[in-house]
Amino acid sequence: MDSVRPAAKTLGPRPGPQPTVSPHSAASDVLRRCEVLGFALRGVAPVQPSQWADHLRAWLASGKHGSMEYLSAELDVRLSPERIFQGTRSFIVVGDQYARRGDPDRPRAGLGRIARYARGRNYHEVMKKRLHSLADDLRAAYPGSDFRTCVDTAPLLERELAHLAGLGWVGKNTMLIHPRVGSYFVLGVVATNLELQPAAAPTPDHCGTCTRCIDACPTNAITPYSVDGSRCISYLTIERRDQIPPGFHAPMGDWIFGCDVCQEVCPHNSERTGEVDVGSILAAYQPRRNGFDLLDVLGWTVQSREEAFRSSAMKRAGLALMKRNALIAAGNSLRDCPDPRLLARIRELAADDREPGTVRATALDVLEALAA
Ligand code: B12
Ligand code: SF4
Ligand code: SF4
Repeated sequence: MDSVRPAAKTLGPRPGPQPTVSPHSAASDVLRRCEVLGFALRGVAPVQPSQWADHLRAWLASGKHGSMEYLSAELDVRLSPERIFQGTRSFIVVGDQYARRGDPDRPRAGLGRIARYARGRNYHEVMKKRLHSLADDLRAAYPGSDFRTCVDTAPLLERELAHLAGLGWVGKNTMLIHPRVGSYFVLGVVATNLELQPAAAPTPDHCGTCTRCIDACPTNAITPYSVDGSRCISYLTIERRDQIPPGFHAPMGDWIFGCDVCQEVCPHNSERTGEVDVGSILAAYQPRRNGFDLLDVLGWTVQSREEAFRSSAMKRAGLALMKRNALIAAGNSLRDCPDPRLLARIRELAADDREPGTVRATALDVLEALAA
């Protein structure tokens, strides 16, 4: 989940008469349009400085962002989101649900699992397309107003904005959790210079005395309301480009892209019989697979990786990174379930001079651990 500064920095005012509609009516209209576009969650957040500035500063100072340097860039904007675009008066915040509470998974030996958010089509594309159409419609409906879309790619604390917009609370695993939907959803934001009535009140915290996510995290990355990004499997498998220290290999289990453990164990994501889901999951998020065969990944070429990742959020993971992750998962799989072909392939990669250094070195680490 990366972040890049958007090019345009100013919101309107655009030519034309200013809207005369009240902030309350405008917000109702905007939220109805979001519903029509299929956003399962939607709300309006006020423009105010972050309440958690000290928390974020301490998080960065202790290096919990690992190599994600972009998180410390433009800190002033993250902490004072009105600076995102000059003239911002409100944030429209939406959520796309990609999996249901209690969504089952079928791990098996030899399969490298991918996180649920990446199993269907690329959420950046699915959200951006609808947010752009929302922005175009709103520009026409509210002359003089301007709207700019942000999905992951702007220096905003999206979860804090979503909390302020009434979409849920920030749990101890730092996920934004909706009391009925759970946390299997992604967020998108539209900044506007139109004044919109914000949500009446943020959702209260429902974590209580629960510590399931903290206890279950395989790499001990969670302390209450804080994730050490540099230890998180999502970071290790997607963001970290170099070799992964062998101490993390066993805890990574079968995950080769992202991790869902702290969401799977959360009681707010467990199945509830008789309860109707809030919102619905768009067809675009229909899972195409829950993982890849490890032997296949270890044999991928540039072209086969490209085909496998077409219109997927995984497409930013390069070939060497995927082979590195698959090697680690293969080592873990072999410990429980011997597979001569998989073992032979790891040996081949360790000895193949044409493979990148990270791949060969990871293969050697895995072989060493298997021999121990
Ligand atoms: C960097 C990043 C990561 C990093 C770091 C994660 C982290 N916890 O910070 C890594 C690569 C590890 C990661 C992993 C994942 N990510 Co990510 N990630 C981001 C990104 C780009 C920035 C987050 C950030 O600023 N982190 C810095 C920390 C300190 O901030 P924060 O955790 O967001 O918390 C702030 C506020 O929530 C506030 N706060 C609000 N209320 C409260 C209450 C208390 C008590 C406290 C103390 C603080 C607090 O405090 C913080 C500010 O200091 C956002 C998109 C965005 N622009 O926001 C997506 C985002 C947070 N990720 C998302 C997802 C889906 C994931 C994964 C589930 C993917 C996966 N399955 O592998 C995992 C989940 C791991 C986890 N438990 O957080 C979604 C979350 C949706 C949701 N329902 O919450 C986002 C919003 C992307 C999106 N557009 O939907 N991610
Ligand atoms: S995503 Fe996985 S590794 Fe990251 S905090 Fe959650 S359980 Fe821990
Ligand atoms: S597992 Fe428990 S502590 Fe963790 S986020 Fe869910 S409710 Fe909160």
